Amino acid sequence: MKEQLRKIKEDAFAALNNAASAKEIDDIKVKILGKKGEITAILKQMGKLSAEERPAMGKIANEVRADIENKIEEAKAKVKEKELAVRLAVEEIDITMPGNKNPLGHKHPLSIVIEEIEDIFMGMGYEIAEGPEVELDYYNFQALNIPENHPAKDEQDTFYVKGGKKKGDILLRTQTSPVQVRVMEKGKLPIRIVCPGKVYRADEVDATHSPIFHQLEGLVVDENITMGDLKGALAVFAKELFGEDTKVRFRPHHFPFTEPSAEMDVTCFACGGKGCRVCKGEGYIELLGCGMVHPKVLKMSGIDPDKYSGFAFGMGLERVAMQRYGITDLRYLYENDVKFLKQF
Ligand code: 2U9
Repeated sequence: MKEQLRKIKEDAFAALNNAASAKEIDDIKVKILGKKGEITAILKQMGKLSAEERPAMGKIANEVRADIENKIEEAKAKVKEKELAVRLAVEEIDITMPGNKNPLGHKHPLSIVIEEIEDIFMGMGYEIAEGPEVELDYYNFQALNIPENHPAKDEQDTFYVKGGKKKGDILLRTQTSPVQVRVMEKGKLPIRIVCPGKVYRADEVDATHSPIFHQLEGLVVDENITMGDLKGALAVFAKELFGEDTKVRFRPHHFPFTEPSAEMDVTCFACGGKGCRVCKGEGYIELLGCGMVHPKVLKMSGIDPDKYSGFAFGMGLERVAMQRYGITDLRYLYENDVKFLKQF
């Protein structure tokens, strides 16, 4: 019996030394110490021993059981340690590895130009004003001295929206001027604002036209505003946008909402005014339209033209962005081709 106990202990220790998981250890425990286990079987045989032999054998059996129990705890601790080591190795995080980069976008060339122009005018004390893209005929045309049968109102050039009181009452604005009219109507003077935004015209898409494009218009109304103020403000603007050496020139023009009216050219950014392929030998490139606000326009919005005068200007922002970055086709600005957009 003593020999049997020694053998059980020896086998148990060997098995526990090789056990690789907590489950294996539990199985060994059941096999040896369980109700139907090897030690229990031995203890059941104790009855066959003499009264003298029994205490000594009982003592040995208890010692073997205690030894195996200790060994089980030891084996369990070892397995736990090993499992932890494996987990740590598998889940190891190398904090020196570079992180996953989330590709970050950047501003669209048109947005860059819009924000730059806004900044220039804000630096001169102008405020930014915005208004609805779906407008009333009154604000888009009539209040700007563009009467009912004016060619600028040509059905072909304007997107009308059904549902107005009378046909053609509501439309997608063709210019941002209605924003200025709405500001004038509020009657708070002086006015010094720029109005950027989307405008809509029934144009066919080509390299220089789009039915949706962006404009930025400006309006200054105060006492004693003259053409000199217009020229000074726009010359400073051109220098800030295209560089200190930029010169401007004004050519007479006609707009229904300004009188007198002009178009302003800037010295070619490519040749500096000498004449080149970009400016077609002219030395100058057209940048914007401008003029003194027509007295009728002031009056219609409740401003006394005998006391106040003002100047206004307007430019197409796609055109400015194209000039600025040498973009040859307006459609590139809308196609969202990452290869194109990455350049700016
Ligand atoms: C009010 C009074 C006057 C805004 C002006 C222009 C001249 C002009 C064009 C430039 C290219 C439009 O995008 S474009 O086709 N604009 O030439 N705009 S003066 O005049 C105003 C605006 C509001 C109350």
